[in-house]
Amino acid sequence: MNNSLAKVATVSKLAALIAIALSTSACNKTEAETSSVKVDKTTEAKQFIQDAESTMAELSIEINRSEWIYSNFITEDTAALSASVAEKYTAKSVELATQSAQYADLTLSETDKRKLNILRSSIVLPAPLDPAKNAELAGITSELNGLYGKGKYCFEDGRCLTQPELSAIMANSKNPDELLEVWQGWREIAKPMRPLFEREVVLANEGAKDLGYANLSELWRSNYDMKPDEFSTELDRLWGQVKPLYDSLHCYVRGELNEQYGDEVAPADGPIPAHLLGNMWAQSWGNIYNQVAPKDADPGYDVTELLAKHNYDEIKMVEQAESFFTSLGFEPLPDTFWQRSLFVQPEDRDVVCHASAWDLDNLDDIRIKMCIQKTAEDFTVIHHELGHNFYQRAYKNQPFIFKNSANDGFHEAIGDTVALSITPNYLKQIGLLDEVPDASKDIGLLLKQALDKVAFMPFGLMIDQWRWKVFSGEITPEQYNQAWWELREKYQGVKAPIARSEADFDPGAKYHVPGNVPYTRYFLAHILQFQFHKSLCEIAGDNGPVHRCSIYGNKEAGAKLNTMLEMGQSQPWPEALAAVTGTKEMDAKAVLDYFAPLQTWLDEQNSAANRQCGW
Ligand code: X8Z
Ligand code: ZN
Repeated sequence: MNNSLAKVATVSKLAALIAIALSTSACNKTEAETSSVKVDKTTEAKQFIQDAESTMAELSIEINRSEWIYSNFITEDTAALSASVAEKYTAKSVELATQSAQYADLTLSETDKRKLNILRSSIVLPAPLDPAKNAELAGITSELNGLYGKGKYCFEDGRCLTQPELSAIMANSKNPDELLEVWQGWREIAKPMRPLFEREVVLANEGAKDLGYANLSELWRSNYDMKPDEFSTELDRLWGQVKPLYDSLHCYVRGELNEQYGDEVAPADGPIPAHLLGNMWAQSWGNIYNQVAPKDADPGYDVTELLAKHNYDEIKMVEQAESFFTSLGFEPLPDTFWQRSLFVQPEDRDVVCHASAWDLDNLDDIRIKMCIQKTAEDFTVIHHELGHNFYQRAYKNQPFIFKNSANDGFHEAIGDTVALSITPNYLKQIGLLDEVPDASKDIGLLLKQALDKVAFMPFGLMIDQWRWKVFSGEITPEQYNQAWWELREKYQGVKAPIARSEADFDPGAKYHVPGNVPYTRYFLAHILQFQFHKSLCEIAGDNGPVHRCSIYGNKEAGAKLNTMLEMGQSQPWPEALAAVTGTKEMDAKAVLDYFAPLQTWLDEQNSAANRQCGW
């Protein structure tokens, strides 16, 4: 997956004892002795960083390989092997994270201080000191991943479908009964996850405390070059910028769905039932574009149909996405990418189908793993995944600790930024579209984009609002599901289509919860990608409306992007942001500017139909 120093971790008792011994041995010295001890300590710190870096680099290859094998062949044996490698990796990362704390007060270079900080705070799931608890946590993590990967829903006629197959029904069906059955059926896979997740939270919180954090929430929010609470405030500010646009979109979509399905299925007020939005989690709504398209401003083409018409198979889709990156000046993907990636869902075994990008050897062995569906949606996801791979390769010459994105939102934003350039003009250039629709169809194009991007934003935010409260204890296990739906309603204005109870564990039906992947990164990415797109379009000298701009083929824009990618995590993220945009602030104004004509149009539609917005 993306290189983070550790997904999981523990501290060995011995390491903790050594750390204590080292710190007590520095007590009770004279001043002269103290300064010479400090010099020694500085030398020791530098050596520590160097050793930690080479140890983790070596171990990372082993864990990458074991996780790759496990998620490509889910069996009891691969689960056990990956858990045992994770256990070892975690023990080492927490040991190093704990040791790094003793060098915090020394006068070190900015680079070394940064490396020590990253060593301490980038463990996603730290295990407690007790080796037995570390082993337990590794087992739970692996089991949760397996439960998600193997998850299926079987219909009464005996057909058992996997997550991508069920998602295809959610995307295409207009039959509310069928949608409800699939929505409900998929969530059955999550029920057995609840006790495992609950225990995982206890163990990882204990690990976070051992590392000096109040809880896992504070640890997760410590990776953004600012204080954890400042980060939370920053998120509220960004969401506040976007919310009026989201409210207008929500109001319009709810009104249109009400017209089609009627009051019984899709009420004209209150939250929207979550099974009607074209997506298993109601996280992006582009699949219902046809149901809500403007009558007179529809661009009149559908990328899924264009792909079929031009005989695009899974490989051709990936090749086309690769050629966008090479058009910007990036080197083609290595042969091993094509030999080792997984593109098509195998029929004979369980795999984790959720799309991911990997960097096995921290150099060139980059791959994707994805059960590609031949749809417009997956065409975009392929660009998203390749964005990870091109980022990984761009920072391969950084020291190991900096082989990562500026913050995790940056990693998620690169491929999406490129995909914002899949405009009608671009589709025509690559021979998929015959005729570019004129400007009178812009509202249709913008609406489609908003259904994917703007609709996603509150979802991108709410997952970790839930998890952070779970980690801090504000949400107790008895409230897991109810609190989940309260936040779904608060942020997204959606509701469960049927009654839910604490016998359900709906968060577990979303990959990133059993998979332990922090989610705020996607919210950030949805802000950042519009900032990047706008700046790259300016660099490319495109003076037209930004939603019609494609940076395809523009080497200057590509070079600028590469400057940022090459930096990896070596500098605070505002520096990386400034490398492309000239500003050090995240700002949703780029989102609002992009969608400005749509916002006006939505508000006109909503008031013409006399809709009461809000929920
Ligand atoms: O998980 C992903 C990527 C892999 S990093 C496919 N995404 C989020 C999701 O699917 O929930 C991309 C957008 C949001
Ligand atoms: Zn991603």
